[in-house]
Amino acid sequence: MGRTIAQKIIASHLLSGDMTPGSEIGLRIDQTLTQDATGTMAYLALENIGIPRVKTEKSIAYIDHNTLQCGFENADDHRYIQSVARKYGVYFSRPGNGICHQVHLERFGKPGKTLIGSDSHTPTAGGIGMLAMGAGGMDVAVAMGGGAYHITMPKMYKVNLTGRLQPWVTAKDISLEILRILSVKGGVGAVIEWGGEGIQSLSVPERATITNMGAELGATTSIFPADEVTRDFLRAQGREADFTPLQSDPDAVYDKIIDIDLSALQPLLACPHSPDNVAPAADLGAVAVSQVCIGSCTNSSLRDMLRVAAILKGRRIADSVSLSISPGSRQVLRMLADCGALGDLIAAGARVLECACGPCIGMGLSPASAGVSVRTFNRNFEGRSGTRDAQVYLASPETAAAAALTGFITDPRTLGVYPDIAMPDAFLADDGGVLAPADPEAAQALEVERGPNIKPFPKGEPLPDVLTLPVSLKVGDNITTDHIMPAGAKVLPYRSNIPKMSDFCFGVCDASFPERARQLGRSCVVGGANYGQGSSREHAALAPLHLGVRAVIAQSFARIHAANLINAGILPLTFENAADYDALQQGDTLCLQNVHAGIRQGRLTATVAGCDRQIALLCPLSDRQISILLAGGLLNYTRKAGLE
Ligand code: MIC
Ligand code: SF4
Repeated sequence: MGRTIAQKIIASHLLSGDMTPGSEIGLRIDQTLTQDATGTMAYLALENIGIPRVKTEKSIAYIDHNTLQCGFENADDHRYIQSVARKYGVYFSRPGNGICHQVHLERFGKPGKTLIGSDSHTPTAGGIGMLAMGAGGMDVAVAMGGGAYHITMPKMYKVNLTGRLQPWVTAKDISLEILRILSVKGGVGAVIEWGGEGIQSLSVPERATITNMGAELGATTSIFPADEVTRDFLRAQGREADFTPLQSDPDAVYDKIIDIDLSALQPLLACPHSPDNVAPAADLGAVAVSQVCIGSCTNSSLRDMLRVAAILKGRRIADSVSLSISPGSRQVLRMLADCGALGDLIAAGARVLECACGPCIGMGLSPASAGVSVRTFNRNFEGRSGTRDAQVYLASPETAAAAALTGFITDPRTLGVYPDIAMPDAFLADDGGVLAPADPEAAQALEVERGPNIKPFPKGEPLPDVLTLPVSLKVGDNITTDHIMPAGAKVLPYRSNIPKMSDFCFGVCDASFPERARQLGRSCVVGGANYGQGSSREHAALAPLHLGVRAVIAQSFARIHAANLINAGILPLTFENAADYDALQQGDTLCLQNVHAGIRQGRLTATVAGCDRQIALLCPLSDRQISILLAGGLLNYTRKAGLE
């Protein structure tokens, strides 16, 4: 039987398990990336593992999230990451060099290789034909140390593109269309392969916009073939030698096939507060917009920026709108400056921000109260912008530019002729923003620099055989990691300080949670379907761990968060009978006996204290995951079992 692209890469990197969907496999990882907001914990974990030097082909530490540096905390984190990277053999991408996924695509990604990153949008590199996955920081640390990365062998979905995008309709609209079709849960447990004759007209950055937002589908990853379009992109980046062709076999078998006719698509937006709440721009009516933000790892390529500049050239944005532009990398910014497009953006009234995540992660530019913001980003979860009642819409750069000009949500097709842009034959390849590590001998003498805000990695405790757990919080469906452990300018400075960060845990849902959980000692959290969707931040497991949470019981979990819970030593359980979710209340106490035997059998029974009610719970765990839980988390386990 023929193989899909992902199956080919998995087969050539398989270290353990067999490729039966649903079973656990271990993969050799060629490259890793970290960013600063998750990087400090990843490198603290790496130091804990105790190897002198990373064993991957290439590992890169990017600084792109916490670049505001109000107070010493962020700067200390950056200094720590720079010094630990230099010592351990990791390349260091300096603040200002760009957003990890954009820079990785331009300068380091290679077709056919495996990449994991401590950021959920690592699948962006699938646009170049990599098997690229988001992971928790501890998993990235283990991979840097040469250990396998474990995932559940995914199902294979295929999206066949036919036709050609019409003027003003873009790769972002394809991302939104697939979200409309599949929803934020629709990709869970699957790799999404993009193919069909329609992909020939999509450049690598456009493909990367699509694989980037595969994260919003909950997919393990998304991937395009490595074809002549990929070769052209790599040649233009001066990296043709990194090209390897990669296609699926003609007789590859897929679990699901979805057809999208590009010619029939129209400009779309994701409405508040979920990326799958999709509607055509033409249907939304005149919604007044006060802010437009263009950038993020989804839409910050040179092509995106040139298009916006061409639309805005010679015009002025509406008085009621504040427009920000964050180019994805120094390469993009310099090329925009050199060709004059940056001047066109500034002349039109744009505020030019640093090449970083910026407003996408709530680092500044929070909208006004109840303000409507149109963003080219990938997530519009409630509160993520930093303003609780903001109404955030996700759209293409074209639709965002149209909103900036008119002051209303606008179908960009009403702007008239779609301006042409000329893409250069060669990109400006300057890796001066990436510092090489010290050579192994010199590295031995180097000291890692640690500021006072960097606290030790939280310790997990071995899983007890009997657990008595009051329910400290009950939440609904699609709870994101932004609900569990909010980001933004107030909280991100504490990413290396779990005790302090825990004070903000579940702040979006219930600000009294940290205090209550502390008072209860040990407790559990109850959630609905797709619990923990969104970011890869392991802080969404480590902060609850610090507050005494020993189990999360949900209808279902998002992939990376479930792994992060296990890595932290927190038991992820699902309801066998969905109705038990409704009956369970915050304040109930659950008693779990014979937990060790139960997790080996994959099922546990909880008794609700004070009544006879029993709740059947499931925990289909691999032997490795059981050992991690019994050891009290991945770091304890790795110290005992070594890297495997
Ligand atoms: C995000 O987009 O939510 C982030 C911020 O990039 C996160 C990582 C983090 O929380 O630091 C992600 O996507 O994993
Ligand atoms: Fe940064 Fe936003 Fe991309 Fe996350 S989604 S990596 S915060 S730009």
